[in-house]
Amino acid sequence: MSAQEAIPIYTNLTDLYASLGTSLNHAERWANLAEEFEKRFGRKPEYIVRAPGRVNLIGEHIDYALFGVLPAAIERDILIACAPTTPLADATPHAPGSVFAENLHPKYTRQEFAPAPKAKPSNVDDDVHVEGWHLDIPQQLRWENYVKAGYYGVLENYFTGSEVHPVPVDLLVTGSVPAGSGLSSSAAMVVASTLAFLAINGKLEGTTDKITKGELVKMSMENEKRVGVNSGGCSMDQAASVMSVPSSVLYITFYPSLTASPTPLPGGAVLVCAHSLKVSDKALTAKKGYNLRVVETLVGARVLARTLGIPVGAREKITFREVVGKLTAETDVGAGGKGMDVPALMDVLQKMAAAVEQLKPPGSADPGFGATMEEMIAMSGLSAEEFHEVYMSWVEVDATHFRLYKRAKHVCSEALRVLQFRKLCLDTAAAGADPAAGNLVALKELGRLMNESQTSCADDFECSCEELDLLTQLARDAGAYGSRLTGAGWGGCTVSLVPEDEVDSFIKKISETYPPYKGLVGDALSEVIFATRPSTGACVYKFD
Ligand code: NG1
Ligand code: MG
Repeated sequence: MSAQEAIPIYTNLTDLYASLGTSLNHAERWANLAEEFEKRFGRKPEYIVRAPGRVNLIGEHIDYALFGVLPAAIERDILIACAPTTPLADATPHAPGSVFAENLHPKYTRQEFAPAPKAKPSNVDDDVHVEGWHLDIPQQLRWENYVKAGYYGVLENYFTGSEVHPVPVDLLVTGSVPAGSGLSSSAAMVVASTLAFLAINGKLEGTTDKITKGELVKMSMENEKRVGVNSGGCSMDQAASVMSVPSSVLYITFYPSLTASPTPLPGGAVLVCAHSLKVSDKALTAKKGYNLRVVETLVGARVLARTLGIPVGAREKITFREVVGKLTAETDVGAGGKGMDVPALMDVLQKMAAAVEQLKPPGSADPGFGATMEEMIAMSGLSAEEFHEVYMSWVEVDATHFRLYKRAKHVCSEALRVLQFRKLCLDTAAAGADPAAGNLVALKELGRLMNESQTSCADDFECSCEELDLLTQLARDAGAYGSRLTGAGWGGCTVSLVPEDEVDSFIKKISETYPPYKGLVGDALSEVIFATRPSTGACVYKFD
């Protein structure tokens, strides 16, 4: 898989649907969206763009430590139908780049907005040339913000200092990725929006500035930051949405460079995503949750580096992955470098457990309890002032104790589990012979790694919650090979690896045993628990 590949553009529905798999009725959704578009805007769409949500199979809270992760695109996705806006009845043109955005979901109301031209330099006096465009994105959770976020990057990248103005556009959005559940509906929205504006403005098919998958990932990641609630800082979500291939999980590395390698999942199992129905709003819980973990993880890496005698610059926010690299005098770590190979990385990670023990706070009876701010600063070797500047000035946290040891234990063991999971998948695919029996052994092992990951998330990273613990246990009881929380945790979704011929009975059992699902049937139930196969990444359909 190359980040240099172009975004697939289909012009034939048979090929499009074949690429999407068969377990959802894609044809009906796409046809319905096109029809609705025509009803609302009085003309056929020119494009429909698609970006899927993603589920992380294993590798939680290690992307910002720069270790590889294993997500997969899911079949549920965001679709955006779009076309250039037709001028008003009296032929008055719309303001350049105007957007008329509707959503099939009635709770998201119609929105109209346009970018404002940035002041042109004083020496330019014609009214054609503008320096660039400004788009206001208010810091509130509003559905159209995700549309604007995608647009923002397109304006910045393609219409700054350009004499060509952005095209006014009608668009209609529909989504089947449950929002706020850890399945990255946000990344899917932003990838789809970015693609829609690229398509409408002729940036997907040109020969000179045609965008690659890698560039779309980067742009979408930058764009998602505009929405203001993103804190991951890595592109796992966007890479999975753009670069996934069917039946595979995507091994994504961030260090030394971003790579995405499809890894075939052994046949015979499907993924079941189940929402705990405990809502975890990252924007609200970040200070005691996500952001705090980012700080604990980064400081843990610095302290570990010090105990191992690895020099770290005062202002350097070294990550665990870099510490591991420095331990082995890793080479080829410049831009685009390949770094150490996987067996070497597995070998160092196996040896890390002993080193991590050194992060236990000195003299504390309970090693898990953590260090106070003063103790942590002392362990970091920085002055209080330096420490605050490097680790606390860019993020708000709320804690009296910082559990560096537990967090490091999770990060290093989880990074190893990802590599073990991937190796099992690759070895099973390579063995070939007797696939059924071989797959069963492998699936059980994969499930075991997922269960271990859940335990580590719950006990060491402390990002699970009662609901997630219960739901993953019920999933194992109902026959899953393995089950774990997915995404940031503290609520949101679980992912379970389930024998494919037992999916219906599995879902039925969970619906009967997980108390929050009581009384849910039909669409209400399939909204919260559904099976999916690893799906394909973002694509575009172009109408004749
Ligand atoms: P979710 O909760 O799925 O958005 C978040 C981060 C990921 C990763 C996971 C934990 C964002 C946008 N995403 O995922 O990058 O750190 O938590 O593994 O913050
Ligand atoms: Mg998100």
